[in-house]
Amino acid sequence: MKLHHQPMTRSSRVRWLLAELDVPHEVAHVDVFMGEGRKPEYRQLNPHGYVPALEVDGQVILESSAICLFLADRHLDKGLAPAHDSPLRAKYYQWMVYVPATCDPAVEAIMFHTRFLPEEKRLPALVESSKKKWRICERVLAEGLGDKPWILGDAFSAADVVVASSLGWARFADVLGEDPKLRSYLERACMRPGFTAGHSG
Ligand SMILES: N[C@@H](CCC(=O)N[C@@H](CS)C(=O)NCC(=O)O)C(=O)O
Repeated sequence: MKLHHQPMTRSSRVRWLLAELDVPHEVAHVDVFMGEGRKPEYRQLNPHGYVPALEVDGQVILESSAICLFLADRHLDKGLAPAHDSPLRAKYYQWMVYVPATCDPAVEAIMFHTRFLPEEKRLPALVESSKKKWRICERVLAEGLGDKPWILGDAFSAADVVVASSLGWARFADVLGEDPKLRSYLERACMRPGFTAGHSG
């Protein structure tokens, strides 16, 4: 199994989950910040040039959440996904899709248009509308978390890898709100040994 990875990107979610699952894997670094994703060899794996991409069993799997869903199910015995017949499955799917479909685009737009793009290409109106969307995301995540330690309840799962990484990204973009429950949830997630291992490069 080979993960195409760049630290501090969405492939870090997969790296973190692989560490939590304790699954042996090879890491191929693709410096997307230096344009390595655009090389023709890499575009054969991911035509968009994005990380992550996971090579496994003769297939290439794209999309960080899809890869996390696949890995957590493949190692269901490790307890990082609810059982297939568990009532928690519905919310599990919700969070695994909600983050990349709704939260990530908001934070990504904020980051690009406040930091990464040259000043003349930044769109302040997009930053404002994305901040509004992110505030709704935070409310949905906070309500989903409630008073539980983890997003599905007492047990840490792959959904926490995905949700906490989105919150971490929002903190990096300087838009994480003050909700104490979300903040302590993020701290709790970042203190896991798997988090440290998954972010070590
Ligand atoms: N929806 C995709 C997004 C992947 C993505 O946009 N990756 C970024 C890093 S966070 C990337 O590789 N960007 C390289 C580029 O834009 O050239 C996922 O969740 O895997």
